Amino acid sequence: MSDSILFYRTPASQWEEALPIGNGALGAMVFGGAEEERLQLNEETMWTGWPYDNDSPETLGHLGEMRKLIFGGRYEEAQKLCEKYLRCRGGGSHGSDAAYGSYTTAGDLYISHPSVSAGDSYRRYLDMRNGEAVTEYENGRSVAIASYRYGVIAVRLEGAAADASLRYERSGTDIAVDGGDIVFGGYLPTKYSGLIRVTGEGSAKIVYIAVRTAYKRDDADTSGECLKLVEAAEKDGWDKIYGAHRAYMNGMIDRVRLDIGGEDRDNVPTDERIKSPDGDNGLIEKYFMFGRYLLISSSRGMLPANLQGIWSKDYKGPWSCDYHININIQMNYWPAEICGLSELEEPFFRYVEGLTVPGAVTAKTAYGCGGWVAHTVTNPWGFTALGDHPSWGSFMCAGAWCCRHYYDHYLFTRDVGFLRRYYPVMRGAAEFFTDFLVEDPNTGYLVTCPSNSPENSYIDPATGARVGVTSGPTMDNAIIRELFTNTASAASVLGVDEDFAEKLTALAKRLPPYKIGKYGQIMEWQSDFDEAEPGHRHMSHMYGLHPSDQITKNTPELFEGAKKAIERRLANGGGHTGWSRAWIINFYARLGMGDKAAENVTALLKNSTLPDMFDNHPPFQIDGNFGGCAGIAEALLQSHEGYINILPALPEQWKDGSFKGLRARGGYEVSAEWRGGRVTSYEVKPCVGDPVPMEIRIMGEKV
Ligand code: FUC
Repeated sequence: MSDSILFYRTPASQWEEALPIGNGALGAMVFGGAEEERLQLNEETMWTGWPYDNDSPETLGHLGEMRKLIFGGRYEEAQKLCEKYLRCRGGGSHGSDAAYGSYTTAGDLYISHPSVSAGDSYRRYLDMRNGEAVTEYENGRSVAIASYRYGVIAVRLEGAAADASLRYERSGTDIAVDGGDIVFGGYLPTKYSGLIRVTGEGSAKIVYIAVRTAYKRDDADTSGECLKLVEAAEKDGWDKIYGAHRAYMNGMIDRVRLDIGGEDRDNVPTDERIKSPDGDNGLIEKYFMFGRYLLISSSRGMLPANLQGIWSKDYKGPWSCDYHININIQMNYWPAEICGLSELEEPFFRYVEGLTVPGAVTAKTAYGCGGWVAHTVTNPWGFTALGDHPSWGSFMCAGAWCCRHYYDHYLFTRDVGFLRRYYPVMRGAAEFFTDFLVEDPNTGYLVTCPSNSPENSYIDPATGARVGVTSGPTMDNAIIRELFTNTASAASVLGVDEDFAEKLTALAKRLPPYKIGKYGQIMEWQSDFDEAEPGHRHMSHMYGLHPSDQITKNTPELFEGAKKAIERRLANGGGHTGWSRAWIINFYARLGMGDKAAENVTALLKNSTLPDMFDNHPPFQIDGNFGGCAGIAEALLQSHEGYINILPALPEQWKDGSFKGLRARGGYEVSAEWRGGRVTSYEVKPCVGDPVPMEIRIMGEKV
């Protein structure tokens, strides 16, 4: 199997061709240049902006009026009122407000090695199993790694590449040369420092790079920390660092293996293969490994993987390269549990926990409610307010959606200590909704109002206007139903909060049920409105199918309704962003439609994948990589229906193959082999102390 290599015959001519390395916090894009090599550097906490009070005091006073207009069917008027008051204060996330900030590049290191000649044998590759970006010149070689153990990037320059001189660039940064070291730093206003040192080791040279910031550690001696890291690395030297790094990366990557009969075509460069992905199972194997590689490389520090993981060339990235929590950050973590990389979710768990403090202020200020709430966009400074515009920014179930990850982590790992630690996050999110839900006077159900269905609009039947604000959109109901149920279950596992759990269970029953609309589809809103964009990239009303487990074969009418809703989106041009396509793969896996899942994997590769295999929204956005990876796993193994389902959605294109090491809820590691679409052997092995007894099914059939 050769699924661990991404390989290229020419240096990267643009950023989207360079290859990512990362230690979970510190990363680089490696260009593989001949005369001059470029490493574009990033560090996960390099953020501009600062904490500030972002909640508008004007929302609360207008809630009653907004609700009256919405419940009275005066949608266009409601929209206008919401545009005024259902938003954050100031410029907010997309406006002129510098305080929101942006993730920002840590600058560029140029290594010029004029004696290098690329030659005909030139090639560069990313070895994902080893976590190394290698460039091979006719008369030299370079290897770049980002070491988790040592906290530095190390680049080994061999042969003609060792004849090197270095230059570092970042606008607005103080740069000096101190005894051969390049030292740099500045204020974003968060203090940051970097150190780059070159040392000779035999005939080779090693470049060590450290970057540190004072994010949430105002007094940190960041330049002293960089020096310490580089000195510790230099003391141990390349062989030790490289050996430890390979062992670490091999260990992480080898937890899971996928073989779907990918042909050995390693003489064909990866960028060429991406251009014609039809039937290329080897490329799918690579894509699957790349998703796991990216999570390992971007999610092992203080902050979760952002919209671009940790890799961003910009001073202010697209969407501030922030944390969108109305699908994007969640999708980043879809592969974590099933692919056996559970511990990589920890930065996400801590991050969301951190949102509960400002989120409680937002809950009080904007809505007069208890608990905590977070909306569509967030940043490392604790932005939890409404967004700048209600049509996308008034989604108050975003934090609640994050909470499903805590409970799912528990289901996979059975870690009661974990559940105890994070239960207050779930409880606080649930508490908010016990206050926020209101009775819809038209139906008697409890609904969110005002809200929106991310980030879609409908046509106001009375006026023909395009309106986003609404009450009780299907996604809100699904998320709150799940949050209440999971929180009540968690309380019972922990033996706490009996009364509160009972209250949640009772309230969950008063949420609006799913409805089927005029096209046979699951309805997105309480009324069967016409969508302003029938092919919208968000498929929020499908939340119950995936990631949740509310729509399954056991709810046949809804299962069909989900199919119809997806078909309708696709028929109208849906799936046009990378992450949207990736979500569709997961839907079809859950629907047991393997061929459709595979067809959408190919579409993801064909339409939404950059030469270096990064997902293309466009622009580059990493969620599609993670969602695609998770979707491939989801076609092979599912465990959301209370049993372990091996090959629930096997595509004809993958009819011979095997996987090893995928994880199932209940606490199991699962492996299987199949030939001609039939399982020939499988193993279900407990991987926790007290696994839940689980029935095993193969392709849905009891064994
Ligand atoms: C969501 C999506 C956009 C984009 C942005 C970062 O709001 O609707 O397509 O992915 O996040």
